[in-house]
Amino acid sequence: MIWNKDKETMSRADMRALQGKRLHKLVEYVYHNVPFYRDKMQQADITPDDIRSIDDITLLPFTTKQDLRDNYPFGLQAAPASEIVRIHASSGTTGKPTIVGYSRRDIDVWSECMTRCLTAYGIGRDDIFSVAYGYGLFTGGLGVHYGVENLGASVVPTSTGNTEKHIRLITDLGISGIACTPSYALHLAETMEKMGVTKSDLKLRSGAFGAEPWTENMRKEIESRLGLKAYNLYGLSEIMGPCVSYECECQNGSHINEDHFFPEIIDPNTLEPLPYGTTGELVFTTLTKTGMPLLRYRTRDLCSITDEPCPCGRTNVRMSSIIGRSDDMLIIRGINVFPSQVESVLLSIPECAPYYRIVVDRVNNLDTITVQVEIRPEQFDGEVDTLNPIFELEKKVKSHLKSVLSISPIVQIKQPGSIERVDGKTKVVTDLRNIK
Ligand code: DLL
Repeated sequence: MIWNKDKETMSRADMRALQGKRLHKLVEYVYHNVPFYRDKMQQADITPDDIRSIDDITLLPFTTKQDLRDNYPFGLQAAPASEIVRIHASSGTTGKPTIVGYSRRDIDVWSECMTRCLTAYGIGRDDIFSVAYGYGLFTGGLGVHYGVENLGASVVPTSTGNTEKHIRLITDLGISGIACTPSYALHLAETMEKMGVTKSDLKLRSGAFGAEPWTENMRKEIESRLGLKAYNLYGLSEIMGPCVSYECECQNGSHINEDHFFPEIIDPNTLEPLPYGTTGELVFTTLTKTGMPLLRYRTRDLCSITDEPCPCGRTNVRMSSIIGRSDDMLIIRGINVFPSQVESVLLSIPECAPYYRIVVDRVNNLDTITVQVEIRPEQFDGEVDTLNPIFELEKKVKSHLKSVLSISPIVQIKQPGSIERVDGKTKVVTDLRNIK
């Protein structure tokens, strides 16, 4: 089934014409409503009249997470406060989160695009669908939730945590669809097996997995252990949240809702556009957003795009899975973590020396993050393991990190001089997960 045949099966020429029209309107809108964009366009000596077709997009400036930070919290918002109906936030590179305000129209577009995804996953009005992404500042929970309601299926807002209760709901209610991170899906499978529940006790048949990278092997494992078909769901809060792209039954790349989010691939070093089929950094322009529209936003996600016809009949271009990032962002249990956030917390604690390491691992299908930091020599009198002050410091570092990162790290306080010093570039992060 295809939810919006008109937009999902448009001819390439019609799609490009629509994108061009929408881009021109968008550029007019931000030029008159966002001083940041007006200044950038004036510096580049362009006016909205120079943007006539979608090919002209390369004339426009890029936007980065740093620009969002420099204009924190509402500097890039185009709509007046009276038109903003929802605000989400995601991790920034340091203490400040990235704030995104959505207008009512944005929420409607988001729901429409999310409904297209769910329809491609084979979900219909008779399904009972569990949303097990976090509800709150993270876009996963509410984003998928509105899509399920818009589709007319029954939504069960399970959110994250309390896995055993969730499994009882899946069996008792006959839940047939689920959305969560792929690693949480594996954790569900494991808990289910421990509880003696087998996949034949479940009615699950379709899952929407995303918010973190995953592999074909993880897909096979999720599909065989939960007895469902596992589909990719991609998005980012700056652009909209979950709904930017989605797999169809062919599971061969994710169709981009490109009538709303125009994709480009660029070389992250030269910033030059790259042709379809080449791997590079994904860039999006929000063609229809009114709350906080973005021109050429650099996602830092690395992938490729193809416009080759898909047997499902959809004509919108497909992106490959994300093969990495062009920055150092880590995704831990679906939550974005920048090493610089960890560093700024550690440096704000006087007892901590500026020597630290971050170790990321996956234990029982759940990501763990361990932060090892040296105590300052003047705070240390010889014994790391037994001393009360060490224990107190561990607790303090843990609670500071938790409040900034929104996840609970394991903290290990190390003796002065025990963390390896390296000449040149220090490798702060060791990622032991095998998700490439
Ligand atoms: O993760 C939105 C989302 C929620 C997507 C639920 C899918 C499902 P952010 O917290 O802003 O938003 O993180 C966005 O997560 O730039 C990617 O690096 C990564 N990411 C999201 N989906 C996928 C995916 C949400 N399917 C960042 N595969 C993005 C790989 C993904 N990485």
